[in-house]
Amino acid sequence: APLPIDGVVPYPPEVAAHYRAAGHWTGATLDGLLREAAAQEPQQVAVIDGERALSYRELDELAGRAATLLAGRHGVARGERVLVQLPNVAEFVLVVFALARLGAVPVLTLPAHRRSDLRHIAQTADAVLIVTRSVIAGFDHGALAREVQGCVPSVHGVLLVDDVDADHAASAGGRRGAGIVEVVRPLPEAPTVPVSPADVALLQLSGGTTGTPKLIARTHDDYLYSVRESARICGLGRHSRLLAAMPIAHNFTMSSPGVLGVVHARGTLVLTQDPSPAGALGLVERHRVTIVPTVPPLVIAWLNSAQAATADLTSLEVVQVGGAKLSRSVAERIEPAFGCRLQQVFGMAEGLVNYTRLDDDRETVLSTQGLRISPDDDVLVVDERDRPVPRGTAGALLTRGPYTIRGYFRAPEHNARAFTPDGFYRTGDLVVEREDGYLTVVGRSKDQINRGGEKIAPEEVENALLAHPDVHDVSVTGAPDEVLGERVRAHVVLRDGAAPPRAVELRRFLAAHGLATYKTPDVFAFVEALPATGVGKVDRRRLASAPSTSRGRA
Ligand code: J2J
Repeated sequence: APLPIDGVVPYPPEVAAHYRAAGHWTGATLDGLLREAAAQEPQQVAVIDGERALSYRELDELAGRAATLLAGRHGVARGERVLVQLPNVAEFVLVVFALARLGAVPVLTLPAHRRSDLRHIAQTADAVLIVTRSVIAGFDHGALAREVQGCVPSVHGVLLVDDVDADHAASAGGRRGAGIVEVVRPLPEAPTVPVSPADVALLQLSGGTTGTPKLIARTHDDYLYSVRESARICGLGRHSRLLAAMPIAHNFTMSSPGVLGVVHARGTLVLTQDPSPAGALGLVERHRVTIVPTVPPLVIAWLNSAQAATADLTSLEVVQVGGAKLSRSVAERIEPAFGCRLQQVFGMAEGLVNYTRLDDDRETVLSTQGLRISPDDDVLVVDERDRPVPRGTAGALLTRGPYTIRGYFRAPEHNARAFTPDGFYRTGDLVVEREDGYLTVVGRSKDQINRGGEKIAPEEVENALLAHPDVHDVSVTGAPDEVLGERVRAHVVLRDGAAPPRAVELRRFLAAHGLATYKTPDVFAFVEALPATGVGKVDRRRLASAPSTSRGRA
């Protein structure tokens, strides 16, 4: 029987029954996914991380043992939420499947998240444990996790996967600093916990348009439907090798078709923490990578690198680009440079994912962001009053379907605005729909900045800056950027008599405030007053189109 978690907005029962009857929801679970892969392809390499490789059998066994550690040592039980903050390393995959084995719910955060987001997320989710690494990219995540633990009562522990407690490591026959793989090896495998496919499989984070990030509860049934179909659409098979160079926890990297699509297809996942052209394209060559998900700034960096011409990229079948609008000029360079298909991906952690298909004509691949996954994805393109606009005209995208949530987790007030009464999610994207259903993203109606695929709610950055003693008023907007698409610009009105702080000082202040690194403004502009709209609200449209020459003193 399903284990309801309070605050999850369910699919209406008759709708769920239809998705089951239609064969979309098959009753599969994350744990079942790995077990099946291990049973059918035990020797096949599942994960490559640096010099380490794990077969499906090893991954399955280690996940079972890690589940023992999580349950025995940390008391993690079915339905409980566990914050996972890990980079692109094998332990991420291991921990997600270990939690799945217990029916526990990973909350997937990014390494760039800091105290402010983590605290809010842990609080909202009532997380019981934080799993991270002591250091990621030079930052002390062990200390950060303990800080979060200190201010969120539900969190009763921190598990550092590279430095499992000395006493436990000793009792498990491992050594300090040995890493979770070594520590769990001698443990027995956890007994099977019954998990319902209607249970929440994981919590994803929304890009957010408000002061606080929203959590997205995805069920096994709905998530795995999108994963299976994504794997099929992207041509994944046993031969597939997917390079995860962008943050692994991102919904794109996880499920479109991503990590889970690879396991579904019994392919191989190649992980790297170094997305640089030399690092990533070197791995493509070394491991004969066939498919790689990217965001525009990443693919631009690769295109502009020497390695694009010198590395052996003949194994590549598909370069996926999504998360932010891909400019046509960049799109045109991809197939010639990489000698493979370009696939545009327009998706969202809330659900709906669109792909250009591998056999689409060139014009479609260059000029659209693709077609929805499912015939049961309802897509509406509407005007300000929710009335459908004629095909071919721009409008706001509303959607609902077999893998799109019906509401954010524990956010009833926000849900009243973000969803229509009949369950459509208001994506906040402006699109044009072609006669055949292909969508082109033409803009955005939501208050959000898309910085190269990372989503930022201006309100959150504004609130953080308003806490600064010298700041009287502030408005944060996106400013056009060749590579990132948009960067973050803060217009700051100082208190009377305050000298303009240096940009580095403001950044340091925001870091101390606990703001995620990618949300920190790229540019500070000090202004006398913020432009106001007729009703006294700040006129963001005007700020967004203002020239970006005024910079803070660096
Ligand atoms: C323009 N805007 C895009 C695109 C997403 C696959 C791929 C991406 C995401 C993702 C994802 C875009 N062109 N090709 O979850 O599974 C913007 C839209 C959208 C928002 C969602 C996946 N692809 N976007 O990016 O939850 O504004 O998911 O509503 O991070 O990114 O962001 P996110």
